[in-house]
Amino acid sequence: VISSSACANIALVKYWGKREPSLNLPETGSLSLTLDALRTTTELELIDGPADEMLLDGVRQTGRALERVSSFLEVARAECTDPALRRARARVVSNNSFPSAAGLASSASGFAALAVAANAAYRLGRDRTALSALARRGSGSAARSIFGGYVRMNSGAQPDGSDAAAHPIEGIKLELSAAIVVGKAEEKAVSSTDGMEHTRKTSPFHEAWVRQVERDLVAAEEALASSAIMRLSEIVEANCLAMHADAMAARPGVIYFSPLTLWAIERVRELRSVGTPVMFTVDAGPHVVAFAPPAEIGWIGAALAAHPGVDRIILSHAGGPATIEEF
Ligand code: 2P0
Repeated sequence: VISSSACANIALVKYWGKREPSLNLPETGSLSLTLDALRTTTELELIDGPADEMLLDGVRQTGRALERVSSFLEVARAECTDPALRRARARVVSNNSFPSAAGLASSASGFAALAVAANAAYRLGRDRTALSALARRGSGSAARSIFGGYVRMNSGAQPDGSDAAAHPIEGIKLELSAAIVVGKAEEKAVSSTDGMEHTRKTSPFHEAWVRQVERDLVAAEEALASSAIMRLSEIVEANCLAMHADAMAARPGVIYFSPLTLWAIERVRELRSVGTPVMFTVDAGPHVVAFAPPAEIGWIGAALAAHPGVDRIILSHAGGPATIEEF
């Protein structure tokens, strides 16, 4: 049995659009922070059976969810050189340390953990960069979850996607932790995969978004390198709102914000207007994620809990890279 684990990540500069959906190749780069509190632990066992099996948080997966895992495992098997191993199917048992129902970024940690497990089980011998490219086939954001801390994803230029992989950004002194605002009544949103493809095809703002991401990546890396947290906050928030503006401008528009999202955004802006080093971002769902230095995140999280619609606040420090154990 192979046991692996990986943490989800939240993007400071977002990925929103694929240049090649079949290989999950992103149109642009992106930049994220891996988060320790959002972890998937996976056990993978090779079996003799006719098909892959998956249990997620104790629930047997079927239909589209199982197909997505199985087609990912097919990518791994296709490059496995041992014929006996290649015939073996996989029994995958995954558990998330956070509520999957809350719609947090579970595909990032899930496919990163599955990529390192499949690499070991099918003896692919991929290095970390190649593992990141493999994880990308499962989910674009999973490519970043192979690494810990601040991570930069490259869009790459090769048609086969081999250079569409992530790498850790070394030497950053600025430490950030996260407070995630989870609401009580959050409905299932349009999936990222569907939302970004619909946006790319129909939003009149999409070309402008793609151009802006390249500028935001350069500016965000500069702000991180110089620990300029207030400058970073402006870039991160503007990038997040630009992604959502792009999605809202799709036809029909995709709206991920709830009333609670807007309330929490306002709270973060109020806090920063009086000098608090804090910034917000929002992914393809209603949760606001506030980033702030570790020493500040506790009271900021408490301030963001002061709304009757809040179910819980998840606090997280930065997380490490995906890990693997065989036994
Ligand atoms: C990000 N998101 O950069 C952006 C911001 C959501 C909003 O990457 O289709 O689940 O599997 O590649 O990775 C979520 O998209 O999409 C995502 P697929 P994924 O974090």
